[in-house]
Amino acid sequence: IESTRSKLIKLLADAKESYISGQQLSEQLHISRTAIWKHMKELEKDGYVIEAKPKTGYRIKHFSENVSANTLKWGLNTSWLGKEIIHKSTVSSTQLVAHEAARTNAAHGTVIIADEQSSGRGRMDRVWHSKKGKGIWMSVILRPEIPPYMAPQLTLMTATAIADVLDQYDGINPKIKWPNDILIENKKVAGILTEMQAEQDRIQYVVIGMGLNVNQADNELPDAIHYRATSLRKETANEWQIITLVQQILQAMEAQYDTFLKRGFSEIKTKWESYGFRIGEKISYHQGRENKQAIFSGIAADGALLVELANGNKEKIYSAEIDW
Ligand code: BT5
Repeated sequence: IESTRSKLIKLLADAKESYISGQQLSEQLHISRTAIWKHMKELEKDGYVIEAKPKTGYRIKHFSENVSANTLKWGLNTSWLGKEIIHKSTVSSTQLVAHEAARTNAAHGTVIIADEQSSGRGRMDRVWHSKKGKGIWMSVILRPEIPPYMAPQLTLMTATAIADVLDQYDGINPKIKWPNDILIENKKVAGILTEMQAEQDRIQYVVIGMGLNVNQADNELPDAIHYRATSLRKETANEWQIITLVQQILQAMEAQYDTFLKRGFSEIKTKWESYGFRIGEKISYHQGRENKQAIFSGIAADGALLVELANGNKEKIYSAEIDW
């Protein structure tokens, strides 16, 4: 049913303003005209506006903007990522839902997405603001056959996928701040949180959470982060389609992941560095309570932060926060 409905939407979408007759649809999809009519009713339930003109046919007057497992799946061009989508209107955190699902055997590529999170979180239990319907709050369950020490590379891979998607749009110039922030004009538009369940040398599963601010107006970003955060709408003065963005992100992520597993981290690294924030410049960062300054020379073959200290020594850093 799923794939028939995806094909149906594609046929209607390709026809744009023109009508396609029930006869034509039924021939192309190999189903009866009654079945076509039933699919149309289901699409309407999911928020599509369909026009049915007697003796002429059907056309889509308005695509659905309602985020649901169905509307996200239709038109999603992936082979394994998002085959299973769990959509909730409100959750505490999609990370928690994902861990629970992963413990009860959710498949590799399962996606959890919510309209709103009441306790969205960042790294080290920091808060992630997740206003209802205004952004993408989503977690992906992966079961990669890689050693646990490579898991941080998945964070960089995900950041690269999101940057690739944003970079396609005019007027958006995404940068990635090591390891997990996506910035536009020096302000944070997205963050990634990777958590893993592993044994000594084997990953059971990884949950990659991503938060992307999409349609918040200026006054919808909390005061505490107002000057450090932005949304796509703030940057472009447009309303964005959440469904389309989610599909693009999942498609980009699947492609990057497949590249990563087949050919290793090096292609991702090159791409990541093309978006790297302040590469070649002096950065201030802290490790624990210690504040340091150094030249940020890029990332290492394993994704670590590479810096060059004032005394010329090079250092590989696995955990730090870049302040500026
Ligand atoms: C992150 O942490 O940036 C990871 C954020 C991951 C959020 C996703 S949403 C789906 C999934 N479910 C969850 O519960 N989480 C994941 P970190 O690098 O620690 O940054 C956190 C800091 O970013 C906070 O301390 C704030 O300063 C800032 N911040 C909070 N909410 C923000 C927002 N909506 N936009 C921009 N900055 C924000």
